[in-house]
Amino acid sequence: MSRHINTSALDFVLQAKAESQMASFLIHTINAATMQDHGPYGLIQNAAIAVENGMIAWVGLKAELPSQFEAFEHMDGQGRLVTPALVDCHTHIVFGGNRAKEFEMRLQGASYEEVARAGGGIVSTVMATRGASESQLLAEALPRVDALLKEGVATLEIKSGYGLDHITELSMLRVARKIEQVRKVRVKTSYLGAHAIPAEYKGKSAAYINDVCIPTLRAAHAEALVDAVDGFCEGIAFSVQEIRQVFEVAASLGIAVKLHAEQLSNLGGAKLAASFKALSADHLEYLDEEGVVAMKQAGTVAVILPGAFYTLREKQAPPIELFRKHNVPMAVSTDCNPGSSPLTSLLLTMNMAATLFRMTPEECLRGATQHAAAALGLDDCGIIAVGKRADLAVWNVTHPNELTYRIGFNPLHHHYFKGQLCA
Ligand code: DI6
Ligand code: FE
Repeated sequence: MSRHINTSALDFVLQAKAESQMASFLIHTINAATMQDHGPYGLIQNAAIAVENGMIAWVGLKAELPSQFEAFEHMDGQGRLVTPALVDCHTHIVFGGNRAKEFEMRLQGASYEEVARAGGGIVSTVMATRGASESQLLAEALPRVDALLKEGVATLEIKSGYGLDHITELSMLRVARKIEQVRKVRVKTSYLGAHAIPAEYKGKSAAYINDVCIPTLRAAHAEALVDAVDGFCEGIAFSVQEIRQVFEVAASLGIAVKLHAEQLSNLGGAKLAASFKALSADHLEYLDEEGVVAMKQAGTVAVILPGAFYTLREKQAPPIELFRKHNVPMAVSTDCNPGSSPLTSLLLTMNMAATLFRMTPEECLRGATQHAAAALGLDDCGIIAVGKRADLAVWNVTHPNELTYRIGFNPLHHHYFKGQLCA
């Protein structure tokens, strides 16, 4: 017993020492895709990055390194590419069960209604999530989280929305918060009580919003579980008016908003989101130019989710040209969820955004770093610059376009989370 305690105490000391040592170092002989605004990818060849106390203290040409950083422990990057660590800004990664049976049924020709009658669809995930304990939900989520971390993700957004009752929505958010205690990753939570109408409120969406969704938002906020408020604005989910009601409560509590908008039809969700200065509007396949302009004026990021488009075999791509024309920043994310996007590779998502939507490799990498950070309201990560967090990914490639080009290949060598090595 005492031996066990001594061992873990020693482990703790060693780990703390390793972490403090790793928190200040110089990585050199690298190509740094800083994602700053100079040139393609903000690329600096033959670069060096100095990290001090988990933050970036200097970045530039190795030949121009100021002498004060010479004493730092040197790590030879051996010509590898270094980018900001990746940011996955839209996931539903905490949920119970899976929907593989529904996937098979659909391939055999079952319609959405038949799937729902057989107990499938979003309702089946709600049942499985309500039936799971917090420790089960955590255990089921961690392998999915680990798959993302193995590709150099250091910041992850996680939504609630499969509880749709007071207790389970809070549980989902607690599990999301727990993930950042057991893994080297920063988690931002979004309350998505307005995701679907649960079976017990069928045909009574207004009652669900008033009796469950809004009171649970207040309770979750009181427990400090909510970084942003999200909703699903769609014919099969909630109307613009219902989402507005939820957003008004969010605004009164001082919480930022974001929205699943224009995924399957154009209801004006993105315009509503923009009127609340939303951090992001997400999906956006059916968005029109008026909505794009509203997003631009509000500084709302467009989050592009090719995994759901691919899985649902959608035909209408989001208006990428209009986002370019109006200079709306585009983020790219997995939308990891059990139904429409059972996807846990952000690199594959970048490839999908290029192949399905014709986004450039540079747009895809900005979408999974700089603009994904903006979609979460973060300005301390997503680019390599002095004063930002030392969340860095080191890749076994020489040029950043290779990250988007490959399909199903993970060239990560290692990454750093606030200057701490993640092997
Ligand atoms: N949009 C989607 O595609 C998913 N949620 C959302 O808001 C669907 C989620 C599911 O089917 O479980
Ligand atoms: Fe989603």
